[in-house]
Amino acid sequence: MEREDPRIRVNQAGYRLTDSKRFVAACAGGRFEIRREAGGQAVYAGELAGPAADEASGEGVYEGDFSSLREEGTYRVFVPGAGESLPFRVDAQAYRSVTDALLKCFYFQRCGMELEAPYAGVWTHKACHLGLARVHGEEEVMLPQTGGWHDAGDYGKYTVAAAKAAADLLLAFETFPAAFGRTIGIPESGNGVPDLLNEVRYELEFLLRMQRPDGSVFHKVTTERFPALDAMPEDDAAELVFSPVSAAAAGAFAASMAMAARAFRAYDAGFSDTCLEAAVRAWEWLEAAPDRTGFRNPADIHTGEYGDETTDDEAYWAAAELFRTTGRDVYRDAFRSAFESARFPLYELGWADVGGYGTLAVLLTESGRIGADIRDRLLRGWMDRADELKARCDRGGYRISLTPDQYIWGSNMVLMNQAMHLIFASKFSGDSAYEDAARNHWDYLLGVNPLGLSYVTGIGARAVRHPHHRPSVGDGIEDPVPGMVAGGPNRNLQDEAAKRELQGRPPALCFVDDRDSYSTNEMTIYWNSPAVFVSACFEG
Ligand code: G3I
Ligand code: 9MR
Ligand code: ZN
Repeated sequence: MEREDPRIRVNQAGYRLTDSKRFVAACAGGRFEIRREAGGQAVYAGELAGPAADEASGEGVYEGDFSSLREEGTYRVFVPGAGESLPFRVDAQAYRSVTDALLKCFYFQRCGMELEAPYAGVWTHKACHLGLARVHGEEEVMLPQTGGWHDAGDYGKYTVAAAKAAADLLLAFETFPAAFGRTIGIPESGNGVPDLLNEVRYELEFLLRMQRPDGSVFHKVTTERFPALDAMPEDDAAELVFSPVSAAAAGAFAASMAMAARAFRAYDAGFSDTCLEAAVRAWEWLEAAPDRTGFRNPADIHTGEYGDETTDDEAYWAAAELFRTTGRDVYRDAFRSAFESARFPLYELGWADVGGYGTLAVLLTESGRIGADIRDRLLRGWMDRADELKARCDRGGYRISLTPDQYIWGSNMVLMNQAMHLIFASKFSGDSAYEDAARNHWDYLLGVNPLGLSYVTGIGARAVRHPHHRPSVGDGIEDPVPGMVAGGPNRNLQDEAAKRELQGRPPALCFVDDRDSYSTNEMTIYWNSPAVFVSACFEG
């Protein structure tokens, strides 16, 4: 066996038989071979193309293509004078286990129930956060808050984060239903409902608890401070507090509940009605809200803020989803006026900037219903942005659309969001070139990146091992919880470990697989969720 050379970077989850198959080599050019893992026999030989200058990493990189290798097996890339890549599979079903793991990750984030061995394997823990929570500023009021997903490496539960995660999962289910026919080993598996919906429902039932009788929605429920990094969820006994309601939370809640009402219609009409009623009440509260300013943490709350200055985009999204679900004129009119006066980005799929979800809701509604004028403008805007993303892919060495300044906290979400944008562009236009561009983002996430690292725990021969994830730190199990997407490189060095380890590095290299590096190596539900969408696209 040749020496493994970390400069030769492959998609560690593998490639499907008929996929285009690329790898990147940040070493000298020349010939390359694809060799069988067993026996080392060369089955393919080609020429590296390049070099291309990659601005985000400062590297010059070559690219190899072995798309015509279509025989199932385990292989390595070999570059004479350098070495060989990690082993990888060529396999018709290469990504099924990735979709399943990315989705199963949400089960591992469940709060308020014991995670038992038949479902959780070795990553079990006792039921957590079962108590009532105090309402901030209303000292005598205690309300239920159980269930839902822990947000991230911490145990907070935040409404706007939950809404993005649920929206991505529901879009994945709507767009790629065939990817969600398998059961993934959760307590509800086999109940006649697809597991994606089972899992999302666990979050929705919790979100319903975040709504107050007047329709408003708490921004979050957390302890006052983050617990220690090695605290298991069941040992996090500090008092829970609902932070005040917010317009951002109400809008995102209304939008995601209206989506859920559609998704559950065929499986449980009663639950679907519950979701829709909740959405309508949140919308009505938002419409009447005197003040739509964003949320700021109260002085005594030190957990994630999820601050948001602009909440007109949440209203735009909510109106679009409510219209798509009900067809009622009031929502169409509200949407049209939100669109006409929009001063927020119309194509973003973030937790704060949610305009893209509203736009998608319109683009996925049969033409004519919202007004052909608006729909055409939004479609053109969507495609213009897709062209811009695709043009960027044609430049950098890794053929992804991230610009150097987009390597921020959660850059892997930006990466997956842009892939989602490109995939929808393919759907809207019928032009597979956008999906081809999105595939480079998928390859990047799973190993074709300047660190040669799979950013998904448990997937690939060299994946992240030390995420900033309290259960993974505290459970005494060597392997981290599987299926988690790490935040990714963050050029802004926003934690002590990053400041210590990453000074002076180019943006795409500002990542450290250290459990203390929450600004590069945490996980969140809304970084996993767009990856579920992308995986579902490429598995089928
Ligand atoms: O978008 C801006 C960009 O315009 C700016 O020029 C650049 C320079 O700083 O940064 C970009 O902003 C960053 C922003 O994330 C982008 O979403 C901020 O620097 C960065 O501080 C901010 O980080 C957020 C972080 O909380 C701190 O507030 C992350 O998005 C957000 O995902 C993260 O969320 C935390 C929760 O609070 C608690 N639970 C864990 C979760 C993940 O770490
Ligand atoms: O663990 C926290 C992580 O989930 C958050 O994303 C991050 C930023 O809000 O904060 C982490 O908590 C750190 C705190 O902010 C500062 N002291 C160290 C904490 C990590 O143990
Ligand atoms: Zn919990």
